[in-house]
Amino acid sequence: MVLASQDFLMSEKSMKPSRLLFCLITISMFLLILSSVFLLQSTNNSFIPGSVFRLILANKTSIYLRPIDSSNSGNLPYLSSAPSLVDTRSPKSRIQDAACGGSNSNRKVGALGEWSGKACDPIRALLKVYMYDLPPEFHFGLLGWKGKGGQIWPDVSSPRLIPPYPGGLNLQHSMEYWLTLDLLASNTSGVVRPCSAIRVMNSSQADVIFVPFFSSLSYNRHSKLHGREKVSVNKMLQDKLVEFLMSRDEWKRLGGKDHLIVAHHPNSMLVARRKLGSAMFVLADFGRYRVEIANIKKDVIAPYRHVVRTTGGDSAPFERRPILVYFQGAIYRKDGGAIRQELYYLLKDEKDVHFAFGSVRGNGISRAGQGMASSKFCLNIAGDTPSSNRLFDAITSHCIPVIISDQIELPFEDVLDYSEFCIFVRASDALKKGLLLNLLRGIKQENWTKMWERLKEIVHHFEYQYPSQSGDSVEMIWEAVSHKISSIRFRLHRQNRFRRSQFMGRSK
Ligand SMILES: *[C@@H]1O[C@H](CO)[C@@H](O)[C@H](O)[C@H]1NC(C)=O
Ligand SMILES: *[C@@H]1O[C@H](CO)[C@@H](O)[C@H](O)[C@H]1NC(C)=O
Ligand SMILES: *[C@@H]1O[C@H](CO)[C@@H](O)[C@H](O)[C@H]1NC(C)=O
Ligand SMILES: CC(=O)N[C@H]1CO[C@H](CO)[C@@H](O)[C@@H]1O
Repeated sequence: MVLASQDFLMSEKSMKPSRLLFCLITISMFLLILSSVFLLQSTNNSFIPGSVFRLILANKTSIYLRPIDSSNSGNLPYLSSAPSLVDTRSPKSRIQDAACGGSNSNRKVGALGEWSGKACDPIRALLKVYMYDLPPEFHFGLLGWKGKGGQIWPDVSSPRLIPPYPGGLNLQHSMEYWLTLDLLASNTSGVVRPCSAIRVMNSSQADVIFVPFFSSLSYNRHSKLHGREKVSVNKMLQDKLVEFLMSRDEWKRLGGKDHLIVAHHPNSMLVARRKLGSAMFVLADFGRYRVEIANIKKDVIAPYRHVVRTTGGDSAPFERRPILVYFQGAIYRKDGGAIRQELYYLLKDEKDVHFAFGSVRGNGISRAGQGMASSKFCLNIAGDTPSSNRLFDAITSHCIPVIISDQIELPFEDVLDYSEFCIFVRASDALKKGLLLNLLRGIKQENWTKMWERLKEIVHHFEYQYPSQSGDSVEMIWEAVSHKISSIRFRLHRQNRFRRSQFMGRSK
């Protein structure tokens, strides 16, 4: 990189005779920085230590990027210096723009420095989002966070300041938390994230109105009555929310159709869902919803947050996965879950099959993670709901999912072809004696490996993190929302064709 930097200085002197060469070198320089930044990002899932980041960028910084000022350095690494991380959607064109755009390329390079650390610009964002300033009791207050002096939102300029989310199984439905944090980050300077969704102040300029209610947490923690309460906190909050929304002009404008409500736990929003059914929901599946309240036309399916550890670069290949098929879970389930029991009796005595009782909690989570990471195939069998976090635990363990759940809805299926990395078996077929194991034993190493490679390519779509990164779950959800919003608009506009036409009545 030092070498490249000298090249740059030299070529600057000889710029006029060989402008093309200069541009080429500048572009490759940026690509070099870009790739080193991405390399860092991909090799380490957690935040890059600031010292490493500075070490790599320090010598570049003086030329291309605004130097890291000391007030900001506490915020490393989501600060600031890497323009490539601010907008990852079209880095190439922006780089060319900056390097070769006009007569004065130095000024342009300066402009590139100014992007760093700035909140994302609404004009470039995929989705403009207005978020209600609901009181903290609806969101971070449920995590025990107390704002000082009427503060509604926590300061998100550093992950250290963010109210932590409880671990364990609560985490499965935490997307309400990550989405809200991402919106807060979108207009906080110093946080580097993809410019996918941006919070706007004026609701008439928004594509979608976000309702920041942590409904799954509210269900998980506050559905029981405490002390003398007549009404649970969970029900009280939902009643208040309905009342609030119904009184808002934003809701009345389109009858709530452009509102986004996160209700990922299948039992969340149980009280309010019928009244708010015109809104878009972010859900785990449609198992417990009537079709007129939730359906694939308007709603978005989001992945569960996996609970097992992320498998990094140490993913075991075919020959280092001794278990053929893995399943761990509750075996007796109501509703669609009877199939688990039948499969249990079919498979329990087979060699190289792990099929065991017991939900994963506490210590069990890490054992399940090890089990999946040592298995070639992981079963996902319909339980009392069509979906479960098991699928996402399997994906993150790079264990090929075998999906036996006819009613399942999968996240981001408009972008992902699950057949490239999952095996689907109809429930009725799975119950035929010998069929499932013959099918899985018949899959050759090369075919398995192809699916495993694909799995490793797409696994980052199933990560939730702060700050959000390009292609992760949060960004994929915003993208899915923007697709739904377009089709909702489309239907509304079609309905409006004749509504506004003043000649319509007369011509008949
Ligand atoms: C972010 O948006 C909120 C409300 O929409 C506003 O009060 C705040 O000043 C904004 N912050 C920045 C840094 O733009
Ligand atoms: C919000 O935007 C609309 C349309 O762009 C504009 O008419 C209105 O004055 C804005 N409201 C505020 C408070 O800025
Ligand atoms: C396995 O892969 C080979 C080529 O890589 C292909 O021809 C074959 O159809 C695959 N088999 C199955 C069962 O998918
Ligand atoms: C700030 C910084 O780390 N500067 C380094 C740039 O590279 C030279 C070697 O080429 C180092 O000596 C400097 O310390």
